[in-house]
Amino acid sequence: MRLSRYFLPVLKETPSEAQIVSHRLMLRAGMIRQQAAGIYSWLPLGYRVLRRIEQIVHQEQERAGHIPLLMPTLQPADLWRESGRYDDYGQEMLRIQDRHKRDLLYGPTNEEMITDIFRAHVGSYKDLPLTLYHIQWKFRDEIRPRFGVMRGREFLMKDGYNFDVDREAALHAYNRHMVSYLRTYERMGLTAIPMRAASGPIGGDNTHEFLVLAQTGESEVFYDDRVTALKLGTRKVDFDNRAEVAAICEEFTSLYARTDETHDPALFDAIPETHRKVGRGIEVGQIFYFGTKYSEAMGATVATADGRRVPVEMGSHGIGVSRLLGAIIEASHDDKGIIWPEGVTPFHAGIVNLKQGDSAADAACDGLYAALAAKGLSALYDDRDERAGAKFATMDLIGLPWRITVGPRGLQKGVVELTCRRTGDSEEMSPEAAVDRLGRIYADW
Ligand code: 5CA
Repeated sequence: MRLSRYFLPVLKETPSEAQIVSHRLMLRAGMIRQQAAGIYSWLPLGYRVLRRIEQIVHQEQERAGHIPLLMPTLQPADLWRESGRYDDYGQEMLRIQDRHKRDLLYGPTNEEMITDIFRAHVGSYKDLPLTLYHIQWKFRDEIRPRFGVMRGREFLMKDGYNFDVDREAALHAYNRHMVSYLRTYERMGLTAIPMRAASGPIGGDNTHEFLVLAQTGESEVFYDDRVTALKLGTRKVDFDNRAEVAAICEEFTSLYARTDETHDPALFDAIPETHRKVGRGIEVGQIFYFGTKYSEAMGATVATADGRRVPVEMGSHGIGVSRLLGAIIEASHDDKGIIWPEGVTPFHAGIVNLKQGDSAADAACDGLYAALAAKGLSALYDDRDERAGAKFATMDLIGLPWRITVGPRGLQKGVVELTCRRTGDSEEMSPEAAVDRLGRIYADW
């Protein structure tokens, strides 16, 4: 993409309404625009990152054997009357009437609707296990929307629902989600710690939240800091192997890590003092096992192998897709701007032309752009007639992890400069070598 033809409305001034760094940087980098309290347009740069995050979520869900579908944002109130949540949900639910005076709502979550789909089409244990998920906009009329996309009213969520014949199978589904989430967050450059939590309006007694440690997080967290060193990495996981998946969950949940809702001071005090930490965290996901809460209320049953009919066992599992942009920026920025992890960067590299209009520099930039594209790498090419300093400041602000700087002086020696956004280190090399290097870096992502 040529910057001269792109739509990147960066702001020079720091917006005064933004209280935390991720919100400030998303506004300054021209990623989002607020349309009403907690409701945002996703401008092209923000939208690119949102799509990359969605893509990682899809890949890891499908790797775990979960099946995508798409349910609507608007839901009939009658489904929620069946579960009893239409009245229970309170003022967070946005209620709407259509022209026929039928009650609708803008979905804050989809347990009822997915249970309705299940009961209409599935009736036997032979069709199980089944996990269906979607990535769809939600609306919760939060009393205090704040921190930009971090606590929005309209926000994008991945929500998945498992259906199983018995409790053991449903707990395996819970564990499968935990492991798939660990890989999902790692691919986004995040350390997200599963912490025992409280279930709130979703229900059930077995639930974990995934928290990214950050000063600006809304939850208070208590943990053994050895938990932050755990990594799933690129291990091959057989998601059908219950023991293997359970062992990974055990590895990631046996050290103490809890939110204030479930904190147990006696257990916490038993951690060696050097490892005992209190901090704050951003909740980027939550998984729930709630058994037959919805299936019983809504009559979703399956025939078992011995001919009985039982309410299907369920759980639901959410990832805060739009919130993740804020969480990633909170975890990865400096005083110049955002530093995107390679896994979610909106463009793989930036190209800065130090002398627009110089025929050698222009040709070298065009060549680099084409060579990167041939390797499947996207570049944002700053071809504006601007000072070098302004071009560098824009690149630093929007946070592309790698920048190639091209100028007439370097080209006389046959070199361009490759700069790492995170370390600030620069290295001179031929244009071909720079493209090769980036190809190798991104091969691991
Ligand atoms: N049905 C369940 C799981 S599918 C559910 O709704 N879970 S949840 O309430 O925990 O939401 C899932 C994730 O959505 C949260 O972990 C959080 O990351 C994100 N989320 C929740 N509320 C908001 C909000 N107001 N703004 C942005 N993200 C949110």
